[in-house]
Amino acid sequence: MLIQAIATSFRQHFQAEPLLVRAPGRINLIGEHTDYNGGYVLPAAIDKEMYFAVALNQGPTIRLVAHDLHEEFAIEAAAVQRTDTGWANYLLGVVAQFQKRGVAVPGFDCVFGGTIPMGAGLSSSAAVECGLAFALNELLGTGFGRLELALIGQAAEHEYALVKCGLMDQFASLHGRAGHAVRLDCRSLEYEYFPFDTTACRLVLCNSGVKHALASSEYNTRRQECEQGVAVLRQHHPQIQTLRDATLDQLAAHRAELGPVVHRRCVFVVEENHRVEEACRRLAAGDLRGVGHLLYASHAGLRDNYQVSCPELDALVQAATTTAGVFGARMMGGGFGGCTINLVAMDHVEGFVKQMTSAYQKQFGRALETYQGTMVDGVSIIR
Ligand code: GAF
Repeated sequence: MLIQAIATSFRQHFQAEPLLVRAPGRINLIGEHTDYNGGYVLPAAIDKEMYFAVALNQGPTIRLVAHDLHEEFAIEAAAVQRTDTGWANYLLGVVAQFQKRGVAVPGFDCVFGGTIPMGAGLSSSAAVECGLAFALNELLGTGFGRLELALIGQAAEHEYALVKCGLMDQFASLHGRAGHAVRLDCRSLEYEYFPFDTTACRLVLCNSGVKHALASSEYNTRRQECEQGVAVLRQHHPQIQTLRDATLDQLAAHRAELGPVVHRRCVFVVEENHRVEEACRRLAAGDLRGVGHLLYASHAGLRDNYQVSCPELDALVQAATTTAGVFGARMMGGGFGGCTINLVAMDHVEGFVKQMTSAYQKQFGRALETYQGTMVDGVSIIR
């Protein structure tokens, strides 16, 4: 087991007994790019996880080991700052957030690694942030609640990874519940769990294997475009705080002023937010076909209006439409690569995987990795 290997590696490196923590990645049924627009999302924590072995070391230095990369990094706790070592930033960003909250973080040692495929849109970065935040909270007795830990992870991503993400990924990693998706209202931060019945269907992820370097810069650009849209709308409708408050009629009325690009972005967000609410109603009613239609509509919006898809993701969704037993499919996460999420009837899962794998190989000459998203509990200590 990987966690045992990480614990052993910790003992070898640091001759001490660590605290062991697991932090899951996430899927998102629907509600893409709605989180930073004050809207709704419907994610779940899944059984692809990061594992941490952590202990305070009585010295001034933070020593980090990336088990999967065979790389190490060290820095004085009192001098934490962004570095050129990309992976270390997710951890150092968390330390900086504890410090910002008045916590004197002493030296500690950490070995981490996991089973979340990198760049697959399953939020390995949020899992790294949340796992360390949880471990430090335990070791230092800082008493932060799960929501505060999620906010710490998000701020670390903003300030050290320089991606101006919403709260969905960190929230899902910390608040996951086995067998459930969770609808988060990203404005009030109220949330509700929705049971997901795995006897009828499964969520199958198809990893395109595509990772575009422009993903983070385009992500930040989309966020700015949404903010521009709100600034225009607010001049006419001062009650609009975020796109969650806007209507399609208002967008149509101010189309010229918004300009074609910002208008399209805003239309997607307003529609996607309605789709999340509708998907929750359909899920509660057991209407999988209805949920599936919403997934296809979400993909069309992400492709045509938000323009964050790519040919491989479009082809995977297109192939799903002609595969038996599929209720719906869409690209998942920030975009420009990563996975599609597919709602597939239980007795068709095997055939679906076979057909998709062969279609992808034929069209793009590359192997398709698929995973079944089993919904698990959020970050916890491993006993
Ligand atoms: C990324 C971000 F980190 C999330 O906050 C969210 O905006 C998502 O893209 C798109 O829905 O995962």
